[in-house]
Amino acid sequence: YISNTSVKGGIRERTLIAVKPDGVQRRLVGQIIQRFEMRGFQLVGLKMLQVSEELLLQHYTSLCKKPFYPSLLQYMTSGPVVAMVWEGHNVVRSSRMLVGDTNPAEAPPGTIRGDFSIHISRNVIHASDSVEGAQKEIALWFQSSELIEWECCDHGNLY
Ligand code: IDP
Repeated sequence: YISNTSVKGGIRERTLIAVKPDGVQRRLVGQIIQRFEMRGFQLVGLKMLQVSEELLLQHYTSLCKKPFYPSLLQYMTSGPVVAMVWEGHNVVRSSRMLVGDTNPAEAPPGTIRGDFSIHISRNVIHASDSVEGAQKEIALWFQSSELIEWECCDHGNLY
């Protein structure tokens, strides 16, 4: 069956979440995954990777004119990243709420950035900011064979 609670236009809503190199170095991967699980979202893809500059150029094209762009590329390639795809009703918007403002100084306590980071240049995590953006990012970061469709046994308690 496909629950219509997480389906929009026949597509289950999904988002790309990535624990950035600082988050991996600081051993935050487990706590970050826990927050998405606690909320009830479903993990459908997960891998650790050393991100290539080619991938980042595509991922962050809209920022290529920004003064911080070179240091952003350096930061994002400084160590491994843990990339995930999470699925669920409104997962894109809800993930942005879980993650908090881009600038950790503006991210309330209780959010991932608000709890674990201080400076905008080391903000621990990436989350897609729109449904269309998420679809593009997921296609960029994951092969379709790396995404697993599965039914969660407690689905009826969440929806
Ligand atoms: P987002 O990650 O919250 O979607 P974007 O504006 O798309 O925010 O920026 C992408 C990433 O670029 C941020 O998460 C942060 O790591 C970095 N960044 C954004 N603005 C600045 C800045 O002013 N200085 C340094 N790094 C920045």
